[in-house]
Amino acid sequence: MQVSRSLKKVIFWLLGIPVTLLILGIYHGLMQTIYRAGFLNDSSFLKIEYFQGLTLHGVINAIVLTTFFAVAFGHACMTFFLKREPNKKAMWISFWLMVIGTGLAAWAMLAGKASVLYTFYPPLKGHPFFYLGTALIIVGSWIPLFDWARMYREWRRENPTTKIPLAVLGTLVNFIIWFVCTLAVAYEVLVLLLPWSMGMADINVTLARTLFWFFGHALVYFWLLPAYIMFYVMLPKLAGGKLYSDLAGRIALFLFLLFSIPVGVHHQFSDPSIGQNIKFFQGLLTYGVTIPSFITAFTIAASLEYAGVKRGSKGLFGWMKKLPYLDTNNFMFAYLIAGLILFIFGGLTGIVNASYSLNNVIHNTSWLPGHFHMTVAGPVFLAIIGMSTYLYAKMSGKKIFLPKVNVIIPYLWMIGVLIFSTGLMWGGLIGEPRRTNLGMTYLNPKHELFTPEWVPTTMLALLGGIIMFIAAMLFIVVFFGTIFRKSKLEAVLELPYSEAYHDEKRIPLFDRFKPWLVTMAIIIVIAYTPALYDAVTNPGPKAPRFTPANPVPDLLKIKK
Ligand code: HAS
Repeated sequence: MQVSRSLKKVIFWLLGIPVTLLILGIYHGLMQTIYRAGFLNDSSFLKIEYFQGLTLHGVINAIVLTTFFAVAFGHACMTFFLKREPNKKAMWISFWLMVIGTGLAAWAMLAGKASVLYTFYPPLKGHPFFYLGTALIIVGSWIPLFDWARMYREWRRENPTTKIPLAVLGTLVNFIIWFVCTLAVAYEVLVLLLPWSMGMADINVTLARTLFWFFGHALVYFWLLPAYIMFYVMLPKLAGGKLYSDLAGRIALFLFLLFSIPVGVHHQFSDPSIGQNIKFFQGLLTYGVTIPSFITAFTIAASLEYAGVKRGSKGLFGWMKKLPYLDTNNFMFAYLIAGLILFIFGGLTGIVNASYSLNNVIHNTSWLPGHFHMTVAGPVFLAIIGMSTYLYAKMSGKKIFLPKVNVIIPYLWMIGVLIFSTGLMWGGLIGEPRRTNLGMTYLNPKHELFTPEWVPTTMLALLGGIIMFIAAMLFIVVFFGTIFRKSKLEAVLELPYSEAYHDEKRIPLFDRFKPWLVTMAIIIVIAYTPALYDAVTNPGPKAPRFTPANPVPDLLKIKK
């Protein structure tokens, strides 16, 4: 379909800006593995200290890239499936708020004034611009939801009995989750953190953490749902088959609306201020949020099996051999399937985390980054970078630069993540902490080992990190190589979409938002009222502000 120049421009910038910043984000990812393996002293390199680099890595990759992409992909899905365009003014206001917000936060991080990590918990204190920047990114990303809701209502009036397109349902569910969960973090930033960072007030650390995690776990589904839209709507078609059940997709998406938010306390199982009962309840709800992913696993596996059978496969697992893994003209398949394979392990390790007793073993160890690199750096990252290249190339009418390299990238990345996460999780199980390099390195200046058990684990993570870095740099070459080519094809907005094998009749419950929104609100109130009550009434000691030194003092020298 042909779209306006303005929409094209917004989408191109929303894709291009975070991919440019990604160069910095990925570089700092590699540096983490190098520091942790003990090969470099961070303060000696580019004058960026460990926590500053880790903050840049987390904020650019997990907040900026994901949010910009979700908005760009949302514009594309809403326009393509509803056959109408977003409001120009709203699009540009949202875009500029996000860009200004990113600029403020980036300045604070690069100047070494906000080395507070992507979770920005107090008492780590950042420059007010960091918090203001984050708030602007969030507010900017709210605007499209209201405009898309208008587009949806218009479409609904014209099509009262048609099922809402799955991609539109997914986009709206995702941004409703995002809107509700970011209300908590907006409160945390504007009412608690900003005045505290300016020295105007004390802070209740437990309340700040609880509000952060109200947002923080839903955030991971905000990252995930664009990938799920691609799995349900596009992957079966790309595989050469059909979506096994349309209804399964609808149920899964609505279940995310119910369970994404009231589970944040599973990040606080070790926080003493929050009571056992509420931890138990939110632990149970966490198992609830795995259900839509299990539905997805079975539905997508069935869809892929159908595609394999259509391609002539034989036997129980023969379909796996028949899929178009290396088809350069159909490269999105490679990006999506590599992400799905990683998510099998990312999901299973999530279930380990959700168990209260096992959580005691792995909390705050390097197991955790092992888990989340197989989720956010798995299906999420691969879907984002693959779709960024796809959308850009289609909408600009350009051919993909180095198509054979492009189709290898996701598998190279997948191998890197599998090695990297194995190293981290193995290390975590034998006590290797996350988010620290013990003052630079696990090795002392004479290269005598502090903890010999962590040498193979950090080396494995380093090897995986190097492979991931190479894959990411190849992506940068392909993405910008495509941008700098001359347009030769027709420039259109075109997204692949699958027919359904079981195209069930329209069931009003799975075509309306109201009953789900009401249930969502009830569960959130039940799950979060006692947690917030505990946080307010049992805050623990007030925390003094703490700004990490830049560079972090060398603990080894201090010891001597
Ligand atoms: Fe998690 C911590 C529990 C999913 C990200 N998680 C984190 C953190 C991040 C994160 C970033 O309960 C760290 C936060 C921090 O900085 O402290 N997580 C879960 C559970 C799930 C889960 C139960 N997490 C995710 C996703 C993420 C993500 C998705 C990002 C996108 N997580 C936790 C817990 C913690 C946690 C605790 C806190 C730990 C602590 O102590 O700090 C579930 O949603 C997972 C369900 C998934 C599945 C897998 C389904 C498999 C599919 C693939 C099928 C494959 C096919 C291909 C069809 C059940 C869909 C077949 C074809 C072939 C050819 C083979």
